Amino acid sequence: MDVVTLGETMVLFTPESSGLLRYANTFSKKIGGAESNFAIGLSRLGYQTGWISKVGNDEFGKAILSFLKGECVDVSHVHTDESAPTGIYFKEFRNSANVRVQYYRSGSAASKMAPSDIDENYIAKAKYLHITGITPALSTSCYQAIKEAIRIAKSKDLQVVFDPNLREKLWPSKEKAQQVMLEIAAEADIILPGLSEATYLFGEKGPDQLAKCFLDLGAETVILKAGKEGTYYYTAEQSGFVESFSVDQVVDPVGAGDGFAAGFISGLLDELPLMKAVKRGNAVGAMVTMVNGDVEGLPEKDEIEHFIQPNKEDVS
Ligand code: KDG
Repeated sequence: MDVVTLGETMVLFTPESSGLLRYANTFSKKIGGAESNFAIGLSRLGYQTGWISKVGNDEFGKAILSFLKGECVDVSHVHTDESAPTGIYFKEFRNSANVRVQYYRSGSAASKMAPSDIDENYIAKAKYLHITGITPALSTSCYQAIKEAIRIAKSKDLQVVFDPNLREKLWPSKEKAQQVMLEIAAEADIILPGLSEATYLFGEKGPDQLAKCFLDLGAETVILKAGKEGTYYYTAEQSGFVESFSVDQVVDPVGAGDGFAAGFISGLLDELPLMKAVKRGNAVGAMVTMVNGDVEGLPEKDEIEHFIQPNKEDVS
């Protein structure tokens, strides 16, 4: 297996109209969750991925499992919780630049994940462990599950990839979010924050200073995503900036960061130079924004090559 990830996936209801959610009458049902978005992204690019989670013993849990199976993500370590429901969330399209989300996930099946759900032998099969800052915000037992997964990954020489994915709605306070995120960042090998997330953790500073804060915590590679501007990358030896691809119209930005992570890690799995891996991440992230849904825009490998033409050879 190339990558294992763990986190919550929800059924997502998307209104067919834009404007305030209170006026929406018809919705389409989709699936979304940062970690499974990432796993699907890599799977679609041809890599072996596994997703650890919990779903409810309900129709939505079954829908999520069959969706992930259909995307060729291994779900053999997804457990079913008999007493808690699968989480759901709604999107609200105020306009294409402003998509709000409304969660119904408190006490969900996934929030019951605990260290006992993490199988050492399963994680040991992968090269990368991917985690986000969403999971430790779900519950104390989820936080402990993340810590256990990191412990195992480190003992088995996996690279730990941490995407902060700050979701302020899930944290009791800014201080708690900062404390837990920094604790996890200090254990990660590769960190993928947005510039605004890095600023949330370390205060107003330039990209170089923000990256240095993460490198000083022990990260080997720091990727700072600056949205439609581009992406900065840093290691102890090198740094650079790769411009974003321009997109005619952003339809739905949710999931772009997960797409970036999938494209970027696929580049590392292919042993591309860092700059080219970042470029592939930028391409996947941009493609996600062009389609409604968290995962529907994730490309297959030949589509990325077409997307970045005329520099086709740069990402292959
Ligand atoms: O990154 C996209 C996620 O935000 C979305 O899929 C839902 O996992 C989700 C969350 O917690 O917001």
